[in-house]
Amino acid sequence: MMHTPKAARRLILIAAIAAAGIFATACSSDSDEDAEATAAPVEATATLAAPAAPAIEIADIRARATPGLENENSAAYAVITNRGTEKDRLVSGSVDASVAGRVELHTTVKEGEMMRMVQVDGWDIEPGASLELMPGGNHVMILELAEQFVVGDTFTLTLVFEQAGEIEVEVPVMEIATSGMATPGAMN
Ligand SMILES: [Cu+2]
Repeated sequence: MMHTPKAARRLILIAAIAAAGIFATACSSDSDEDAEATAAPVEATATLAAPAAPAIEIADIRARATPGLENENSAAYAVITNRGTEKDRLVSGSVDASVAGRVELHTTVKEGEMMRMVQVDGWDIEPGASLELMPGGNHVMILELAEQFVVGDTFTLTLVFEQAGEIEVEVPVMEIATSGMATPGAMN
């Protein structure tokens, strides 16, 4: 009969918690046990193979830090390039409930002197073309944050494409200036 010595078992537990900590998002309020349980799938789904033809490349992804209150909004930006041979389309996004309430695709329109954000149902990305999501333009809006977005945090964002399917990306939170128009803090 084999028994793991108590000290060894404690070491194994510490190692498991450390491993979980690496993958747990900084925004998550999960317990260590929950974080450990969700850590593996995050890694596993990141390697899910997309259909052969389309190849979506996501570069320069980042999200804006928020001043501190709960239920605030943030936005994510990126350069998304279609390396495939067929047209693709970004149709939606999502985050875990521990990060934020919902995710919308927004564009920015000018109405007279005012800039206003409008929800859209997606953007086509032609083969070889890039979709640039940036402050003051098209962006992925992250609404009803569960916690403040602090510089240095990361969270998992799932982007859904018509052809490539779901792609999970780790998004770093950064200090990003707003477009400086309309209501400060509300524009993205
Ligand atoms: Cu927006």
